[in-house]
Amino acid sequence: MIDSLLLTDQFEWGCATSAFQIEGATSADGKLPSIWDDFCRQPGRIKDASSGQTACDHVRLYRDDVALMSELGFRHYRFSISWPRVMDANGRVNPAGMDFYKRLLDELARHGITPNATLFHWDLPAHLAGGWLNRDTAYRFADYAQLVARELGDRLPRVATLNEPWCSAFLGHDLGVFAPGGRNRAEALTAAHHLMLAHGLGVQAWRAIQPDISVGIVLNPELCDPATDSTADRSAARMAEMERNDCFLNPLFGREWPQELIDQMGERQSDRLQGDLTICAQPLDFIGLNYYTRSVAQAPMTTEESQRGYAFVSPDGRTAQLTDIGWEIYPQGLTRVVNNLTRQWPLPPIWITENGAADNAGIDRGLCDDDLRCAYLTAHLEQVAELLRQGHDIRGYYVWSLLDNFEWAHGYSQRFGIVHVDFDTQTRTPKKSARMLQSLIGTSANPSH
Ligand code: IFM
Repeated sequence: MIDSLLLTDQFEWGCATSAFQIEGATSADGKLPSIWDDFCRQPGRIKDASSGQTACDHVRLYRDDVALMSELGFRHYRFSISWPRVMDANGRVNPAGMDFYKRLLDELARHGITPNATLFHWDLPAHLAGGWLNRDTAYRFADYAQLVARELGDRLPRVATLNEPWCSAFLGHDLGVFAPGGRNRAEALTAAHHLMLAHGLGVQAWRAIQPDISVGIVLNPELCDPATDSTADRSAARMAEMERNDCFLNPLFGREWPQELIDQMGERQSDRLQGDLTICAQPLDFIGLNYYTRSVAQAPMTTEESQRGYAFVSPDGRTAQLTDIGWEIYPQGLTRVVNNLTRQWPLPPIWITENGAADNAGIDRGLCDDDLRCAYLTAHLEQVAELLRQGHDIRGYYVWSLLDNFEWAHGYSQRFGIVHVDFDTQTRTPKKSARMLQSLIGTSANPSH
């Protein structure tokens, strides 16, 4: 039973995807390679040795996908624009690539679905020398933001600059599991800095062309509990939250980067220039929060953990319920993390821009009974209702994801979609969770039912 607070006209129900994970057509129509195209080609990087080459073939099938969203009752769609598809190596528009998004926006408009675009969801153009380790990339991002603002801006009511910059910076440059696969903590901090600079420059560039359109950023803040009440475990948990939250939220609100983190990581001082903080701290119209799970930290034991200042305790399937990817199901963490953040930073209106579960249930006699996902979504929606009851300004909820898709280093081995995709035939089959959301959204469109 979903709380009536979620069933008002004002509350946005949406579904989310990202370009590299669904589009395919990675070299069609002048699209340039991204760092993820390169990364997928490196042996051992992707669990099933797959790539984004075809993914959900969305560039070809986008009309069907939009029709499906519409059938399921979604009136809001969050997607990302592929930078290397729409911009050539000289910084000019690639008309054939840009045309795809124009056609997508036409199709969404035809179905009365409001677009919610993200400019950067990890598929950085591979030709940008040094990637996020090079300060210049932040300025190239501003050029790209301006190009999108010119070409599509009047049709995009809401735009986020970056999706989950922690992942680009730390999974990509410290833990080495995301493109470009670096393993250097000081470089991860440099990348984080340049990403936040890109955000600020991107907001300025966007507003210079489209001053009236809502601009924000999407983060995946961490809720990290200490494994025990010991001082060592508590300070490990704090260190993890500092890396994942303070490192990104501080600059957004004009606060200095956590010195403890800079000291620990030994970032190059030359990367942080006077005035950068002012650029990063552009006023935000909204913030998107992605929530999946919590983590539990303990004091570091190995040398590598000591360099990080914390170690994560793997969730134990005997004491906690896990999704198929091994993440703990911890719905109350959503309420806790929003409360933690609002206590520490003056957040603007919030959208839950991603929430969902890996549930690899397959098709049986034409049906996909993803009961784990149904229970997961229901429990998390109850927490969204709780946040509304507590008075938080939560404006909408986007399920991750519309389609099963390319789950980064896991390839196609983890399914997050509410719609099953048969990757051999590209057949889409709405799962039980899709029908569950369809009926909820239907109720919200007709509250008297
Ligand atoms: O698939 C990803 C998405 O690209 C970003 N947020 C988390 C999802 C699940 O891992």
